[in-house]
Amino acid sequence: MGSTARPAFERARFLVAAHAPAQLPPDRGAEVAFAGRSNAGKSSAINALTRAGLARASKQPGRTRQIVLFALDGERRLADLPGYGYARAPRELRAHWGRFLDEYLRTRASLRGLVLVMDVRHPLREGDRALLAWCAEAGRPVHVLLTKADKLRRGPALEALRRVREALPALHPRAGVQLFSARTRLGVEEARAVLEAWLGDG
Ligand SMILES: Nc1nc2c(ncn2[C@@H]2O[C@H](COP(=O)(O)OP(=O)(O)O)[C@@H](O)[C@H]2O)c(=O)[nH]1
Ligand SMILES: [Mg+2]
Repeated sequence: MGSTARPAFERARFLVAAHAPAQLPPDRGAEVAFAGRSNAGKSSAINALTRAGLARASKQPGRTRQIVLFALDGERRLADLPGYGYARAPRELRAHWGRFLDEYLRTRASLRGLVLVMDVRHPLREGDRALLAWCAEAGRPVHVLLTKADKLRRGPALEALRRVREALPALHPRAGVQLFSARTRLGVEEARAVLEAWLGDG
């Protein structure tokens, strides 16, 4: 692929649902993982950024430990991580996600960054803060999607954005944040630009 080739978001395809490290695709190229609480809107965000129906929304059992991978093209991938609804501290976060996910986040060389998906009406819950702190410590870049922005009027949505933007630097030195809606597609191009920059040429 050429050095300016944009990731083929609309042509993304399901690659594998991995339950163990051996099932992950080879650790080459570039990968971006979507994290967040259960029901935050991770799968819907992946669908909005790629194509409808790719990541099944709200159909995965809440306790699944699988990492679902999608290929954008040859060596560029998106990963849908299991939600962490009940974690209250980093140790519990790790326990809830399991050793597989912990190992993935620690050792995956092709992982270029994490998209942290948070409901704009309930941002920065304990699990989100734990993940941000963990990513800051591990040097993993983070971009926050404040999703379901269609559920708020514009004023309150912008106010939520302002509050999160203000709180973020204390949690992660250089995490970005934006409004998003899988329903109205607000912020799709802004988010794709971040993914594109992270994924580069693979
Ligand atoms: N109104 C609205 N609902 C959304 C949006 N994104 C997700 N949802 C809904 O929120 C629920 C959870 O979404 P899902 O993507 O399955 O969350 P996940 O568990 O984080 O993967 C589903 O009922 C979605 O239809 C959004 O941008 N706007
Ligand atoms: Mg999901």
